[in-house]
This record gives sequence, C-alpha cells and structure tokens, in this order.
Amino acid sequence: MKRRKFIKNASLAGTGVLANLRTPRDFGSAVSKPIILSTWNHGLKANEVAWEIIRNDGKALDAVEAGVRETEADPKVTTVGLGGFPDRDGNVTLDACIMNELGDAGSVAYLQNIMHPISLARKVMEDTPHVMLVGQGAEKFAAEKGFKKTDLLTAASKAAYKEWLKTSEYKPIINIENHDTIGQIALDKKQHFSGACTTSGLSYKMAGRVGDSPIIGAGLFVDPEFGAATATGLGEMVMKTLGSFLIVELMRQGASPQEACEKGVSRIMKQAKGNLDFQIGYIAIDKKGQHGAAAVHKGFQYAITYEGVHELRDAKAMAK
Ligand code: SD4
Repeated sequence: MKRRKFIKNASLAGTGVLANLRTPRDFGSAVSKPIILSTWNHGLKANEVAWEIIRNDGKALDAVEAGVRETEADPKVTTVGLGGFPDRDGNVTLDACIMNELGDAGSVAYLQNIMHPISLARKVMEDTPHVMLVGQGAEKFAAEKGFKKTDLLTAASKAAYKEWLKTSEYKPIINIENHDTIGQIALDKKQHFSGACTTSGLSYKMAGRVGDSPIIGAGLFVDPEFGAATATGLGEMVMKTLGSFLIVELMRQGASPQEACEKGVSRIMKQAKGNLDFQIGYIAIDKKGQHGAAAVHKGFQYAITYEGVHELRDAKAMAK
C-alpha cells in the first residue's frame, strides 16, 4: 500500500474520523454550571476569551483553544509563544497539548517558529492518527496545514537573553522565572470538559529539553467523565508523578478537586525529600462544577470564571 494511502487509512482508524462518530458522555440530569480555570494572572484575559465562547453555547474545546491563543500571541508573557524566553542557544522552543470531551489528545513539543502551538496540537489530534509530533516533524506538519512561520524572539526577549549570556547562570527562580505557562481547563454548558496547556518551557533550558506541558497526563489531563487538571511550574517534578493524571484519578476515586490538588502537590513534595527549591501549581475541576487549586509555595495564582464572573485567586500553599 502506498504510504499516502496508508496514512489516509490510518487517519480514519485513528482519532480523526472515528472520533466524530463517538458521542461525548452524557451526565443526564446533572445541573452544574460552566466553569473555566486558568493558571496565573494572564489566565484572566484567556478566561474572558474562553467565556465568550462558552456563554454563547460554544464548546469547551473551542473555548480553551481560543483562550490560550490569547496568551500565546501576547509578547509580554515571556514563557508562552511569541516573546517566550529562549533556550541556552537562543532558540525559542514551544510545547503544547490539548484534550477534548472524548479524552482524545494532541500534542506538539520542541516546536520552533510557530506562534500557536495549541492550534497545531489540535490538528495533530483531529487530522492525524497520532497524539504527539515533535521538532522538525511538527514544523513540517505545521507547514502542510498552512501555519505561517514567525520569528518568536522579540526585541525584548533577545535583550534579556543577551543579558543572561553575561553570566549564563541557570537557576530558575520560584514564581518569577517559571511563572508563565498557561494551562486552561473548562466545563461547558453541555457538561463537556476540555483542556489546553502551552508554554515555551523553562527559560534558558538545555537545547532539546521538553517539559511536562505537552505530556498527556503530566501537564494536562481530561477524563470525559470525572474532570480535568493542569499543571504549571518545574516540569521535571510534574513529569515524575504524572501529576495531572494523578489528580484526575484521585477525583475518580472520590476526592474533591481541592483534595486531589493538595494530594498531587504533597506527592511531589514527598518525592523531593525536603528540597523544596521549586514551585508547582495545580488546578482542577470536576463534573459538579467544583474546583481546586494548590501549590508547593505561596504565590501561585489562578483565574476562575464562574457564572460569568472572572476572578484571580490565591492557591493554597502546601509548604510550611
Ligand atoms: C515546564 N511547566 O516547561 C513548564 C514551565 C512552567 O510556569 O510551567 N512555567 O516545565
């Protein structure tokens, strides 16, 4: 079979077409209201964009994609998309993933020159038989899908990089250097969950480093039936406990989103054996429209939108 034909058939058998034939879970008589949660204060703007879609009876999936695109396009946010700080070699490399109401997933990692990795991750989910594309392969797929190439290093991020080169010291600073990944999770009026997570990762990371954000179950997880969770902070620690999956799994076992987030953070703290020189923040929602948020240290804020009201709140800090 010719390769092209194989790929086409594989797409049919994979997430693409069959996904459309499946129907999302119906929660029957549940009456929860839509809710949107995002990491950090830039989440407020992202929530406003997402809420416009959900308010107008749109899908959670469209809402989270549009919401985090807002952050990706903002050059002032220095670890997401345009204007993200580069790696040690001066290259901006992006990681992102998305999950829909069926639990389907798409992801891109170590992606360069593309302003909206989240939309490319959605294309991976919807138009390929795969879940994850990385590096040059992801860039090639982006070109095939008509994504424009953009130089993501802005004058400001280039200047910051030049300044950094003077010492080349690599030491992430809690809540400062690591504070910009956007993870957004939403429950729409039809009670469907979706989530998106996008980042340029840790500033001045090693070339080739990929964090938790594009790893399904680490930076983001959506269970069609039970809820959604997403992470921010030092990706290496999140990956080692598959944090977002753990939180959703705890909710499946009956924990509230708040209990689940606290347990997720505690698990990481236990693994760190007292060396708490890093920040991790988790947010989660469940099908009742309840939410939770917890972090290792003080300083992690999240944006919540409920009944059309947007608020920035402090997450519970677990370190004494
Ligand atoms: C990473 N988790 O690449 C991301 C960084 C982050 O807020 O969340 N910054 O490890």
